Amino acid sequence: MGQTIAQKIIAAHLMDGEAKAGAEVGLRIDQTLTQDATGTMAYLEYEAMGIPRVKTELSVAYIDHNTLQNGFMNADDHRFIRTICKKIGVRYSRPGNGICHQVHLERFAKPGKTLIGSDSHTPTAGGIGSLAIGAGGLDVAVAMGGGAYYIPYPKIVHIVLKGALRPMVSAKDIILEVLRLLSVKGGVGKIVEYGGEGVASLSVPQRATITNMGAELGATTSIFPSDEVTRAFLRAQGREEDYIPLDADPDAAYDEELVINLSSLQPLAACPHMPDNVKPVKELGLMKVDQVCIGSCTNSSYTDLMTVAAMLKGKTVDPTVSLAIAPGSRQVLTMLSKNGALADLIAAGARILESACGPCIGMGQSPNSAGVSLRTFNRNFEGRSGTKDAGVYLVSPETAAAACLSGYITDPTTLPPVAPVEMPSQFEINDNMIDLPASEAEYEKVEILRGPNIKPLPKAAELSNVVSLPCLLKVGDNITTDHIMPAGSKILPYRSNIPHLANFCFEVCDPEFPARALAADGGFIVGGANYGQGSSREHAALVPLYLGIRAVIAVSFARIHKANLVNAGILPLEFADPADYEKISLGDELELTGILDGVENGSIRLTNKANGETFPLQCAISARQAAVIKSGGLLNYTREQNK
Ligand code: MIC
Ligand code: SF4
Repeated sequence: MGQTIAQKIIAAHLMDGEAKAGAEVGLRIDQTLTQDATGTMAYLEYEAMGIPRVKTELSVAYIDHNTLQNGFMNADDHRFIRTICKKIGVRYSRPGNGICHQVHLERFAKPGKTLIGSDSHTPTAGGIGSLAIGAGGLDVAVAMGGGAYYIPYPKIVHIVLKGALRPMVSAKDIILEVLRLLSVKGGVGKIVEYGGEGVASLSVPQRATITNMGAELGATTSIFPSDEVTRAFLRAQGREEDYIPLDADPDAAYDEELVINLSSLQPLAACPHMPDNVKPVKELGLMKVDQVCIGSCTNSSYTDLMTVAAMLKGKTVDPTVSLAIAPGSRQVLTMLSKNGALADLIAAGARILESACGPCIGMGQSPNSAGVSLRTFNRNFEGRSGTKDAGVYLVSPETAAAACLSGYITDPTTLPPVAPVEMPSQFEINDNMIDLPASEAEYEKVEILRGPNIKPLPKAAELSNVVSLPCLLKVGDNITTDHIMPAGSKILPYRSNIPHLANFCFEVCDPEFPARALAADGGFIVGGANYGQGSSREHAALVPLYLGIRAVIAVSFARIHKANLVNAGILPLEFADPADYEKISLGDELELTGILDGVENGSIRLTNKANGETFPLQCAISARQAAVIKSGGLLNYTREQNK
């Protein structure tokens, strides 16, 4: 039988395991990327493994998240990352060079290669035909050291695109439609593959918008074929030699199929506070808009910003709207500045931010109280913007620009269409902001510079057969890693200081939780379905570990977070019967028994001493993950393996 695109790439990179649905497979990783908010931890972990030089074909460290240098912490972390990268063989993309996913797509991603990144939007490179997966920092560290990256062998969802987009409807509307249909948990355990005649009408950056926000489906990754459009993009980036054609075999079999007719799509918006709360823009009524933010790894490409510039040219942003624009990369910003589009944006009243994540991760530009903010980003979780009662709507660049003009949410198809932006035949290429690592002859002399904000990593408690501890927190469905470990400009600088971060754990849900956990000397968290969705930040596991959490008991888990819990040495347990979730309340004393056998055979018993209820929990982890838990986490396990 024929193979799908992802199946072909997996088969060519299989290091361990069998290609069979649900089984764990270990993949050889060609490329890695890190960003600064997860990178400091990832390189500390790499260092602790004791491998002098990275073994991947290419590894890149980007500085794009923590660029607001309010205090010494971020600048210290950047210096640490720069110096350690120089030593261990990683390229360093300097602050100002752009958002990791945008720059990686432009300069490094290749069809047919595997890429893992310590950022959940790494699947952006699926737009060029890479098998690109978001992972925890420790998994990226292991891959840099030449180790396999493990995923459950995925199911494949085929999304067949028919027809072509109408003017002023864009790639963002395609992925919002997919989110509307599949939901934020619809992609868990699956790879989404795009095909059909509609693919050829989408440029690589448009495809990348779709694979980027595929992260919000909970999918392992999303991928497009590599075709003549891909070749033209690579040629325009001066690297046609990286092109290979890649497509599914005609007789490939898929686990699910979905058909989307691009011609009948309309502008959509993801309404507060979830990316799958999607509604047609025209159904939102007369809604006043206070802020518009354009940028992020989802929608800040050259064509996105040229479209916005064309819509705003010669006009003025409504006086009640604040418009902020963060171009995705220095390449984009340079091209806009050379062709005059930047001047058009500035003349219209846009506030131009540096090429970085910026408002997407709460680095400034928090909306006003109860404000309505339209953003071309990918996440609108409660509080992520920095204003708890703000309503963030995720929209296309066209819908964002339309609101700038009227001050109200406006369906852009009701405006006169602007001429479609041509993809350039030659992008502006200048890699002088990518610092190369030291040579084999020189690297030993490089000194790694660290700041005082780097604190030791927490250690997992030894696994015992019976654990009796209280339920320290009970939360509902779809808890994101932003709930567990918030980001934003005040907290992000402490990503290498777990004791300080701990003060903010679950701040949005229950600000008393950290103090309660520290006083209790250990306990459990109980969660609903899709616990830990969203960001890849391993801090959402390391901080609970520091606070004494020994197991998270949930209805189900998101993929990256479950792996991060195992890597940290915390048990991820699922209710065998989801109805048992109701049998636990905050503060109940819970006893887990049969843990040592249970991590191997998949079942652990829970007795709630407060009400006498007893029921089984599933411990759905692989034999390798059981060994990781028994070693007290992946770092110990990897050190033992490398002895
Ligand atoms: C995000 O979009 O939430 C982030 C910030 O890029 C995270 C990584 C992090 O928390 O550092 C992600 O998506 O993985
Ligand atoms: Fe940065 Fe936002 Fe993309 Fe995360 S989603 S990498 S914060 S731009």
